[in-house]
Amino acid sequence: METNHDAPLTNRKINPQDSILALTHILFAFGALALGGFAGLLQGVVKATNFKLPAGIGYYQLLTAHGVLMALVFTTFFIVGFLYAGAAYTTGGSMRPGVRRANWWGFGLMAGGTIMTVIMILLNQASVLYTFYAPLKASPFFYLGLTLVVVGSWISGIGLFVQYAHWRKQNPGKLSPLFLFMAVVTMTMWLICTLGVAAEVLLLLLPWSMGWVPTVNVMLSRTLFWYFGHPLVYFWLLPTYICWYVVIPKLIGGKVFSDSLARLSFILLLLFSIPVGFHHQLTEPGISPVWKFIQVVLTFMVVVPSLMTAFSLFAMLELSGRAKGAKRLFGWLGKLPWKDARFFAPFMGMVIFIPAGAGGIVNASNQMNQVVHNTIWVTGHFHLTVATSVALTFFGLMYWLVPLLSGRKLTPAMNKLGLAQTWIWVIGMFLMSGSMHAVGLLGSPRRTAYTTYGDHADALSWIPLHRVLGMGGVILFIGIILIIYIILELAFFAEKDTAGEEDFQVAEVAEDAHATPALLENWKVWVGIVVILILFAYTIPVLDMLRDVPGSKPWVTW
Ligand code: HAS
Repeated sequence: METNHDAPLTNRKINPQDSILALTHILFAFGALALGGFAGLLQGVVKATNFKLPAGIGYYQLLTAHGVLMALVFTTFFIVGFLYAGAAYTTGGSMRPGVRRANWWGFGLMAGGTIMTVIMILLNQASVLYTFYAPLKASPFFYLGLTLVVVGSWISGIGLFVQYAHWRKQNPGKLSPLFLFMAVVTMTMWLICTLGVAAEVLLLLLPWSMGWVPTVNVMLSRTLFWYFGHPLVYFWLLPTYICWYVVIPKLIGGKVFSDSLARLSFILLLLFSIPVGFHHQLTEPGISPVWKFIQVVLTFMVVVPSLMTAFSLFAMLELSGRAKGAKRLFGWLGKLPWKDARFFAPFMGMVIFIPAGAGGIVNASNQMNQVVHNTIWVTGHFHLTVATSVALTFFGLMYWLVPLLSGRKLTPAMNKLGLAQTWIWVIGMFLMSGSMHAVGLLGSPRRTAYTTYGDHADALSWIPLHRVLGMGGVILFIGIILIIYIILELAFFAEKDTAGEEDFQVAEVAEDAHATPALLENWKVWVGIVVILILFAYTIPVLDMLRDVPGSKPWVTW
């Protein structure tokens, strides 16, 4: 057993060179958000009103740009920058010079890959959406660009491991800082799951799109995609949970409720987030129902750490309120810092994660999946999870992290604007995602431009909800303009923090929390179990897919 909970880290600064590197990642991320958000605005308007896009721009081209820039580029750059800053802070304020250099290389590869990918989408050579499902075929440079993004992120991930290993060497027998531990889990999961998409691209899609082989094994390529695609959503969620577990208690003047519980929930997410990709393929032929069922069971296992997280967060919020004198059942709510945008944005993300997660449980339930699969309900689900819970949390992190990295202050005016931005986002998403859920249940499919299906009565009944969806999209775009303005202001123009008041927001663990078992940091055990679970869930179905499967020639439908 180890008893060390994170030592107090107040007012430690981050090395300016590390600040520049983290800030560069974050600014790149928000640049992608701005472009992807503009594509989203146009999509919403087309879907709601049959607005004609300027000649030469296709709906599916926009949809690809939107998905790639928001879901893949914004998130990955942001997460790498955030974890890098947190690792620098918790390991003494500075990354090792070799790690910093490697991370610049990682950034260069990721940025170069993004530019190559976006150029291919703009040239209309890759309207294959963000899941790039075969047999739709993109230019090889599209796949190559995405490969560079992944390889760049690997370099940054390995850098993080080196920093962590160095810290452990310097601090033998001590429990690592909670933030650092969580960052290592996040990157471990990322490295293991991206092996799937790397295999898909390098072994299947690239040779096929280059014309070296005539056909592609569609089922295998989709399976490798979802082997990566589901943990991808937890790659977005884990940094969000870092904020909820470690940052929020500091902002509300509380403590981390339980270090052991927090670590255990991350370990469970590591174990169960990968062997569950079939829940995205429940309606596909070619996979035995037995293996689908097994992966659905594992999917319900991955819900458990989120339920543990909900319990821990409620406990943390209530205990902090009670410590400030709250009395009645919900009196603790009144003690929360509602006027602090750094708290309010992630808090709204947490609240919205309750219905968002419930929607996920609906999706994962075999029978109900038959009702919602490939309807716009699923688009509603991921706009609540990633585009609200995750995005609002990332915005909230920015209100203190960007000033800290740029040496400026979160001014009262920017704080107010942050509160307004949060409301705008919540309202816009309520309209957009709410109508997506509702119209999806009525049967409206996802990934379609405006159509009335030859004026079919069902399709005509969807139109009012599609209009609300478009209105929500316009409100959300206002939210994007606001967040970009706030970030630029905090990065370059806000008042300088000459007194060094801005601090990295990392909470300490409650004094009466139980000691954390050292087993939770035994990577050999956990990575070993991850490998066993993956082999169990995937070996037989993948071997089946390799047997006598007719491949598909490439299709370019746009
Ligand atoms: Fe999902 C499809 C199942 C979570 C993202 N998901 C998607 C897609 C995306 C996505 C992007 O089983 C579409 C992919 C595509 O393009 O085809 N999802 C789940 C399940 C969960 C889940 C079981 N998804 C997420 C998260 C995402 C995300 C998180 C992004 C970040 N999802 C599915 C399935 C599909 C799917 C199927 C395929 C559908 C199909 O047919 O295509 C679970 O992890 C959810 C667990 C969450 C909870 C909620 C816990 C609540 C907490 C907040 C507490 C709040 C507090 C504050 C304390 C159980 C932790 C309260 C204070 C107050 C005052 C009230």
